[in-house]
Amino acid sequence: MTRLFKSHHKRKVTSLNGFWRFKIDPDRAGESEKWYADFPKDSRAVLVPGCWNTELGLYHYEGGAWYQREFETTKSRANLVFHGFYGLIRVYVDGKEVGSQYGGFAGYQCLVKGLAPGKHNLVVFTDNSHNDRNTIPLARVDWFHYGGLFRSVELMELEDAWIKDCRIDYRLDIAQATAHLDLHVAIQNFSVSREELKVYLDEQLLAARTVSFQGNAGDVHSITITDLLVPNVRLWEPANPNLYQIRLELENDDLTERIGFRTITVQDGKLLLNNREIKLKGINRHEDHPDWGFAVPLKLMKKDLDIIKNLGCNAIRGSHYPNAPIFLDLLDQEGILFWEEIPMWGFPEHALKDPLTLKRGLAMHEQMIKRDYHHPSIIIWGLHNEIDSRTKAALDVTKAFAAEIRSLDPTRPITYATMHPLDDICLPFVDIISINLYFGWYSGEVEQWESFLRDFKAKMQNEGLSGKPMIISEFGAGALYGESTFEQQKWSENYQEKYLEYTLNLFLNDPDIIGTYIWQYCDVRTARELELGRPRSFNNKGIVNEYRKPKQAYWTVRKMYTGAR
Ligand code: BDP
Repeated sequence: MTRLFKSHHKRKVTSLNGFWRFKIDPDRAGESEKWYADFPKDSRAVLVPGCWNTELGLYHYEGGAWYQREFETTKSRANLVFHGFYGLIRVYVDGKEVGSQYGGFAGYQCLVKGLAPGKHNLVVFTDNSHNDRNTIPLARVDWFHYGGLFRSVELMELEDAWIKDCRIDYRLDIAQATAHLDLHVAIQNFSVSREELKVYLDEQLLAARTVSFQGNAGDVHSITITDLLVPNVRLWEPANPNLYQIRLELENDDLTERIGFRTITVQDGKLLLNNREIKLKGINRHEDHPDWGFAVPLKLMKKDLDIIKNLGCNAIRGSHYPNAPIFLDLLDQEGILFWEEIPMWGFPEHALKDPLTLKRGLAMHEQMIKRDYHHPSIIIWGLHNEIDSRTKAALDVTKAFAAEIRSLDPTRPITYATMHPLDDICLPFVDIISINLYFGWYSGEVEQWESFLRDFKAKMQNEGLSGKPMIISEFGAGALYGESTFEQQKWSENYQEKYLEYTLNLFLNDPDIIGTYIWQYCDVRTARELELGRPRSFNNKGIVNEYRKPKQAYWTVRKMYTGAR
């Protein structure tokens, strides 16, 4: 299952989940030995979706690896869709490379042409190795680089004309409860001369257009349909997350998207959802579990959401990468507000200066926004996290990212999480200022938050940033599950509890702070580079442990979030 609704009724979609042959390639022999044509006999069977680091014997493996299976098609064209992988992917069909992409959290669609009806050999190479210059993320992160095909793989068989893409925009009049829809549809056509394109809102026909194709086989045609009126709109909001399905239909192909009608704006230091002020009571969440890595199953996603909602949260930050499409569907249905970002974490100056960093970052933002544009739950795009935002190199990257995101999506506010708030020179480019700091954990005493907030507000005033809302996007303390001390020492559950009680009390009562995201939801495995500073090789700042058992702080935060305005 990849989505919570059916994206295609006519298009033939086959799941390629299940057993694949698999072999790691630490010596990079696969290419020269042509594993893409002749898969090694000593390979093993693994289940897709899955991360190889959760297989026996591969706990630490980072590098290249190969997957193989067969698929069967009756059509000559197919889209192979890889919904999630880490790093690089290269796809081979019947011994020939058919496509590749860098960056897998927002998935990859690989169009294959010229297929004879029948069985085909599918081989995939993927590589989760990293460097300290221009991979996104870099080698040094505070989570684990789980490798593999960690979300579903699908085969979509394509007709002569198929809907390649669709973008739905709307203008919403909240007072009149009406919306006007604008649609941009991309149809790739191989041999038909005309098609009837129909647009449905839920079951109701909204528009029908005859499209005449001219040009060459394989051309992509853009069709724009504007100003489709939707009366009696039921808004999407956390308490009533109303959703609508928009179905596009051709003679032999179709595509369903799901949207919600809502506005999200920033005004005079406030965040407004449907023109009403909203405060974000949030938490940071990694898609991680010891038994699954990134390949978290739907049941666990639902449980995570139940635990998070029970905590009194209305918001989640998807730290630090695009999440599974099905998780975003769940958020849409449950009315939880989401901040999504690319995995650009902790980039120092030299890495920001590398031209490939910028190129990859821009491409990843585009992949993420194209995939996730229609989710009403997404209210904020995050540009990056804790880069060296005191530098000119960061300013150049931030400026380029901000311009790109605003042109791809002018409807959502943008932000990034800074760890250098007082010396940050990139803040003018974003709509919301988001701060990650750990006074009372890595340095100083927790009480320093108060003087920091005074100093930071003065900076905002001096630098003309006062109209921007402020979020505390990370704050937290490590606690080993079960550790309890009389003196409330670091690494104990009661230190964490005291820490979060103090900080939340401060932030929730500060009218200038529009949101708080606790670091973090659950304990997660960390990268090898950080293991020595992290007991158990885990980041232990979760308010539940990695098996989702609550620590003491959970109950205190719950009281504060559920009692808060
Ligand atoms: C910040 C990061 C987050 C870390 C956290 C921590 O954004 O990913 O894991 O601090 O130190 O640096 O626990």
